[in-house]
Amino acid sequence: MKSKAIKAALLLGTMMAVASPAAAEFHNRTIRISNGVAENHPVHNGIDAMQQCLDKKTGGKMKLQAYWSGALGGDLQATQALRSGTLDAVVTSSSPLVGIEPALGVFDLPFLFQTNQEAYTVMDGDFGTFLNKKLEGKGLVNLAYWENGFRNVSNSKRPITKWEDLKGLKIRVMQNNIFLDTFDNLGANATPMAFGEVFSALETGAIDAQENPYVTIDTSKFYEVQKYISETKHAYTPFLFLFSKPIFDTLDPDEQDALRTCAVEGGTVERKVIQDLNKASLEKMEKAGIKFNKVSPEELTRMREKSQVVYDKHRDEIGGDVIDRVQKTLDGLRAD
Ligand code: TK8
Repeated sequence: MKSKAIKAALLLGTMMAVASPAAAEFHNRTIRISNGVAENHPVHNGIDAMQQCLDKKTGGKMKLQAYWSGALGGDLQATQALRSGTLDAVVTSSSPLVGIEPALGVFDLPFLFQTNQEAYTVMDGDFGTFLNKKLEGKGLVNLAYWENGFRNVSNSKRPITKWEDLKGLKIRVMQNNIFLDTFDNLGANATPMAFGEVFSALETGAIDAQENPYVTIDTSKFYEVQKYISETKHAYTPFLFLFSKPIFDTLDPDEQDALRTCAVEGGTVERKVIQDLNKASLEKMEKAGIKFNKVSPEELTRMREKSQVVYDKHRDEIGGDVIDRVQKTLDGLRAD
């Protein structure tokens, strides 16, 4: 009789252990996130959504503290701080980071993606994971791919209707040789510059032009110091939600999981807000006096063909295997 009671007690104990796993480990933490974009950029909505998700998962213990408009330094500087473990996180374009991880240059190849959906499928799938592994080797944990978006050219001189219109334009590009070569090859006079310096360089006329997605041109107020926006969609730039690997490694696994899951949730919101805002941003800028034009599909094909030399020139540096891999994924998507 006694042994039966013990057996029953043991069985009950086992059942309870299965039914209620050990309580998750969460500590009070504040995560500092550097952003180059302004506070009214949809990254803000993404971070709010990520916070709501973290509140649920961690009982309010993990707090996100965002800094805007490069208050903690430029994207590259902030990313280096992550690698040395002095800053927790950054939401940055991939382009200024090619000096750290050359494979990221794949996203800078002109006219690589044609639609947002293509970009999402590539980044959220195996290819994105493949790049994330490379980043981990560089001291960076990419929690999720967010969106900066398709880039378009703004300038103070004339509408761009064909690539010849870029001739001689002093255009700011990100600190990235692929962008530099793309615009020089199209006849412009490209200058690499950190994002934080762009507004005043446009204002003083030190440069004529820059290129960014509509929502970024809007929220960073570049349209106030530009006259024309021409839709070129010459590249799609992702935002990476990077976390410092030295710091990430000190977190409990439950905290790491919560950050990964919630960063993906935040990214979904951020992408959607950008998509919803694109049209409104453009309308607002046109009302403020910007002249807008779309480059014709025929001309975009001509620009794409003219830009093929850039693929060849940067193939070895990005990695031939990396380019082939993304191209294969895109071929598969386009065949469907
Ligand atoms: C914002 C940048 C920016 C990027 C650039 O931090 O530098 O032009 O497109 O949006 O990442």
